[in-house]
Amino acid sequence: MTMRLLFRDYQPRALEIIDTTLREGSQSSLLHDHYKYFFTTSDKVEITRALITYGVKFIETFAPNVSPQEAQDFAAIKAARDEMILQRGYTFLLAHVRCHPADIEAAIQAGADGLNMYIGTSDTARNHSHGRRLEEIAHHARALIEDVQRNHPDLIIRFSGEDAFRTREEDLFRVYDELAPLVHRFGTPDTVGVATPQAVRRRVELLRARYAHVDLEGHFHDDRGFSLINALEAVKAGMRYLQTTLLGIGERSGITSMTALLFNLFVDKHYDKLDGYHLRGSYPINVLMADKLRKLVPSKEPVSLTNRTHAAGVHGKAVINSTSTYEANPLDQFGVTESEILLGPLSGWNVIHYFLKEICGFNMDEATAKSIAASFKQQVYSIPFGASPAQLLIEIAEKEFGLQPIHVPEEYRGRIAQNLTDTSRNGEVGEVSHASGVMLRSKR
Ligand code: HCA
Ligand code: CU
Repeated sequence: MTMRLLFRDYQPRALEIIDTTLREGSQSSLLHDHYKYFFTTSDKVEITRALITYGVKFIETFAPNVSPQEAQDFAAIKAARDEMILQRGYTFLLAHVRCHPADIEAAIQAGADGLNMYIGTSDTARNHSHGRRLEEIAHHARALIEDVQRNHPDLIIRFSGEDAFRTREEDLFRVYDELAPLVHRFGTPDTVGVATPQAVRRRVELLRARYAHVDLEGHFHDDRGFSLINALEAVKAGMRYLQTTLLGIGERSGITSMTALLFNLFVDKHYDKLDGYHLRGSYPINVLMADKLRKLVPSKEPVSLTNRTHAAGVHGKAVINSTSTYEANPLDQFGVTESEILLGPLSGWNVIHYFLKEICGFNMDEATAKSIAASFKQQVYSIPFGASPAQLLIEIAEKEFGLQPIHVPEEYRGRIAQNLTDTSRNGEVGEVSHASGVMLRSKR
């Protein structure tokens, strides 16, 4: 027997993330790029557990009637959620449903806590998708919701006018006015990524004033690269619910990345919005998602190792002295616990000296380090594909300069402050647990 928390007994936080990695994220073309096409049941279970551990209380799934596999997966996601209730509290599962009895019925049968209902309200959606007039949309949705609520008064009901940012305000109001007495939340999806931060603020303020007792939910697509700034603006304008995915994956260029949003709220000191989120888990959860996609944490993801990685000689030297020179943001608090300096053609002699002396244990003065650096710069451009600049450096030190590393007895090796991680970036998962410090590495 599952313990079920009724939504009316839940006190929502200042910011509630509704993670839709399992729904919107499953629609990402990135899955196809890597011949993956779908998340497996065990991927979904793992993502669900990670989200719950992170502090997410609302997870969106497909309607279970999308396919027999989705129905099975819904049951697996629900079982994973149920197993974590005692330890982590309750997480609401919200099924994404069309305004269609078949979707709604399937979601209820499967035990969803809420229905995320949607139907297109813009001219484009109405003309090319379902062909209904606004009045019809409003009456149809109202009848469906009233019907559901007669038998299932505890379901959480959200209604979204799909393509809300290409829907005229008065058109949206015509539909929302009719539904406002019935729903818990209104969604305002920017389905095709046309919104600007100014438009978002205006919408949030208008809707808040008109529907004071209905919470608002945002869902911003990234077609213009605005999904993060739009979500930030919405939260700052008083929107309580934000839909996000891990790494921002979704249709086309996706939607707002969960960790990017929380990270920016932290940087902007909106600490009241961060209640209950395990921020140090941000980088690990990004790595988990990247691993599922068979890729690296994207370079444009704010919470990434890339943002603590330095290649240019000048940067490397400064970062060895103090990481704050080229790192302004508190990424360590988001689980990126190390900086790294890449050994390569741009490395300066300081970094080369540091690497050979402190990490490899070659005893040398600065003049020798400068000579080794000069030789390295001559040869590094012609190393074969796949060879490691670190190995080349060691060879130069040993063969050209006849240096021998100091023998460090086994029992002291673990005490070297920084170890070279001479692996490809695919090793990122393991690197997460390292202590804070600067890590030197060359890509293989
Ligand atoms: C979709 C479109 C959607 C729905 C958002 C919502 C969008 O893939 O079905 O239900 O609020 O961007 O409009 O993701
Ligand atoms: Cu979407």
